[in-house]
Amino acid sequence: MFCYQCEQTSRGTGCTSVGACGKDPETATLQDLLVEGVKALAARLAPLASGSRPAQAAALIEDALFATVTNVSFDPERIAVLIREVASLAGPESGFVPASTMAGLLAQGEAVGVLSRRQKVGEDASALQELLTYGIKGMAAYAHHARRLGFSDPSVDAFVVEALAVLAQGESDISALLGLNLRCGEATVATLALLDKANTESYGHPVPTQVPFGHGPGKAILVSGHDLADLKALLEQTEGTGINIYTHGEMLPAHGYPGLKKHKHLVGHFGGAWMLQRKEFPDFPGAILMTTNCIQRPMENYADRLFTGGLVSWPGISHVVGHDYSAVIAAAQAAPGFADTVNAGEHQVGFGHHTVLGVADVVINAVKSGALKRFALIGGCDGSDTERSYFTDLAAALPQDWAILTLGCGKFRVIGKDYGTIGGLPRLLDMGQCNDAYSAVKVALALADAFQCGVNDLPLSLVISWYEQKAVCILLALLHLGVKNIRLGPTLPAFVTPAVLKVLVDSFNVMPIGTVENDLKAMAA
Ligand code: FSO
Ligand code: SF4
Repeated sequence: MFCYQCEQTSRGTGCTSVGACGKDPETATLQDLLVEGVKALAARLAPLASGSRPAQAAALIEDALFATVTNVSFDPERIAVLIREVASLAGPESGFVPASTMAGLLAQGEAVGVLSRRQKVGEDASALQELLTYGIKGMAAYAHHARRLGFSDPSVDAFVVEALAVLAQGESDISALLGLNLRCGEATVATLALLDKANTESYGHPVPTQVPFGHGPGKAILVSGHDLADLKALLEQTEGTGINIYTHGEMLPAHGYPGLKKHKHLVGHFGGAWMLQRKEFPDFPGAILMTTNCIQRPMENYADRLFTGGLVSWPGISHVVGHDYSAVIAAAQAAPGFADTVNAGEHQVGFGHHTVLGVADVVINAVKSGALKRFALIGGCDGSDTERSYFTDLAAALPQDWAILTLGCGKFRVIGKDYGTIGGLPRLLDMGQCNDAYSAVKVALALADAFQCGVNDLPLSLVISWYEQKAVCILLALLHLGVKNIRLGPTLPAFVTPAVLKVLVDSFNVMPIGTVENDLKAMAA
């Protein structure tokens, strides 16, 4: 295996014998084959008019790509099923004909990994191919969430097919690949807007909501991941059962949606970011549902109470089919539940674009009066690297007249501290999941409009913590919007070569995070 698609990649160069995420070589190899199959399917679809492509193609491509995102699917059998579904839709004319045995599939997968592509097209073209592939994977995850709520965008589906078909041909022209990467950023903005519409039309615009951390007595289910549709279905199925529902990780912002918070048994939040689950889940005395990434290798002391849903999978862990949560509910009833009450503080969510732009005049006046000097967006993904304490330290060191915008599971590096207020508004504004990055884009564009300047002229500093491929497409979205001076950390992607990095630096002044002291000085200047 060779995989270097995420920030956690082994030694900062690539996972070669087993994934730092826990992915075994078989799953990694089959995921390589699946991505190759999706490219072959796209190449078959590309010449067809959008209207005459099979109706199920867009959803299948999204599902297949989302299953290869970091920390989603660890089960080789489920990846093999997706490989066969993709091959069946692509047809033998596509040239993608999977072997009939697992050994055969593995041999095919070995032949199509990134290293073979690198040999064919060279390091820089291969880096840009991977950047595009990972960007499309991230976008596919967002599109998947929107589609589950009944929302899709034909222009996004068309771009995915077009870009994957170009990758299938082995495009090696650097400027063509750069152009496609920026178009991936454009399609990501459209996908994020679509997901925002899907979430807010389904559950209402998030409103400021204090979320209690800790727990109270009673049977309990913990819901992790990003899928609001799964949470909604679970809330409906547990109504009146006496089971309390707690959010975990990226599900925290769900408490702000009127359509979700109206369920009184959605009682609070348990735990920190995804990489703490092996430490925290043993202490949760109920059932646990992982709706999307990021799942880690389950420990024996909670494996029998753990369930996966959607595209998440782990061998030996019970998988929920569709929205039938009866097994999860039964496991929660069988578990002891909480006996006591623990108050572990609270955190306010609900500062999406609707809330922030609803008080735009307050924000604009605070900027004009000098009470609010600058916005710092500190967000993205969390991870286990010790260097990620930079984000905590940076937030703590910001001057009192700077507001902090945060989103994604990277927020867990920032929250848990009283940052005070500016002009009656909280200094820390939690804009939601990484899936809600559209809110940050929309607020920035609205402020630029109000101040009649470009986004780069706003008093706004972007400090992005990245981990997996959704962060890659967000970065491409920001570059497409012409946003410059983004600080990225804790390390730069292993798949970006020095020449590609030079383009990012020369054109967009993308830079790695440095020390808090130096970065703060540079931002203030
Ligand atoms: Fe985090 Fe994981 Fe939301 Fe990612 S839980 S790291 S970018 O999968 O999706 O922010
Ligand atoms: Fe390694 Fe990340 Fe790939 Fe997992 S997803 S195998 S940690 S590079």
